[in-house]
Amino acid sequence: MVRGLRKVKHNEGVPRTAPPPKTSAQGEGKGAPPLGSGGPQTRKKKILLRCIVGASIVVGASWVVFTIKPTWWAQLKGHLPFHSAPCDYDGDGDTDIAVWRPSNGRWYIQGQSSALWGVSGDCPVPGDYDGDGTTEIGVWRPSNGKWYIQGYLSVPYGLSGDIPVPGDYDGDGDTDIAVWRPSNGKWYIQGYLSVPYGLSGDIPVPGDYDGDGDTDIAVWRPSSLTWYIQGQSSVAYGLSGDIPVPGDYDGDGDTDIAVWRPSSLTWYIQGQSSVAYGLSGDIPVPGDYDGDGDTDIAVWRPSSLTWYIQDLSSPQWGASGDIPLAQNIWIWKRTGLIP
Ligand SMILES: [Ca+2]
Ligand SMILES: [Ca+2]
Ligand SMILES: [Ca+2]
Ligand SMILES: [Ca+2]
Repeated sequence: MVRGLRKVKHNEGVPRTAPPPKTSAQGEGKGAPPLGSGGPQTRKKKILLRCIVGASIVVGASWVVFTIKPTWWAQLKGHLPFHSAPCDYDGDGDTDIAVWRPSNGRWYIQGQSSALWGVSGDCPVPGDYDGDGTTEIGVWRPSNGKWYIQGYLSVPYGLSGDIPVPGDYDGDGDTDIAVWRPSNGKWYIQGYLSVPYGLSGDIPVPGDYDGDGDTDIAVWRPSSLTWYIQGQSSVAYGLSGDIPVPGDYDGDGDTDIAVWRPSSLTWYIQGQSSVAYGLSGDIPVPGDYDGDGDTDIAVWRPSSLTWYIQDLSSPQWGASGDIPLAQNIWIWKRTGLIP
């Protein structure tokens, strides 16, 4: 559970105020536990629960319906770490197509009613902040540094020039509130001491590169075209003008280094074949849209308001001026990689 995240009775309406949290990005969270103190038990319990729910369908039936995904078994047996799909608002295991409309502050999630959450100027930061397996809608407001997560009281964390980098840094199964501060290169993860990692001009690229279940602090440095991942060797990958699009494209449980190159309209994924996908002006929106455990190459085309998901459907969703809600989209926007 995120510190300072308190449930509210009413899930609707515009964000409200809250008492100050125990630690803040302004203070340095002294006395906080070290990163990595969260254990894998929570994740395993959740997977077990999901399997039990799936298996309970057989009760009372004269035939067996087996709805447990193979990946869940692999996760239970420890062969794969548990990863829920990013931006999975209904919790069914796949990424949902969604846009946020700055002009009216509404979230439009395919298959659900629209929801008013946030105001123009906010950064949408969807994540599973309470660790229940579904993604909560939420925004971070640069003007006051507050996080507004739907269903919870607001949490002040960060300063106006920060870049929101929510992720599960302690690996306990819930998304942790976090910001990266370009001015001093420090990562502020709520409840933990700040971590200096990166330089001004870097692009934060958090991901689980070692596949151990927690989000790793990482930056891509456009000046040296190098990926720096905490605890791992640096990797030269990408060219000037690339947009870093890390994801688990091969579905083996770890985040793969990857870039989308607008100049050649090609996806380059380390250790895999390059894939030409997208047109000029497209916005990359990788995610696990079919819920099979690997990240799918995808782009949103503002000119036709169409989502193109490789080997899957091409639905129209969104309106002009909308922001497609892919993971990390706000990192790209705040660092000027996309308009
Ligand atoms: Ca966490
Ligand atoms: Ca990790
Ligand atoms: Ca991988
Ligand atoms: Ca997939």
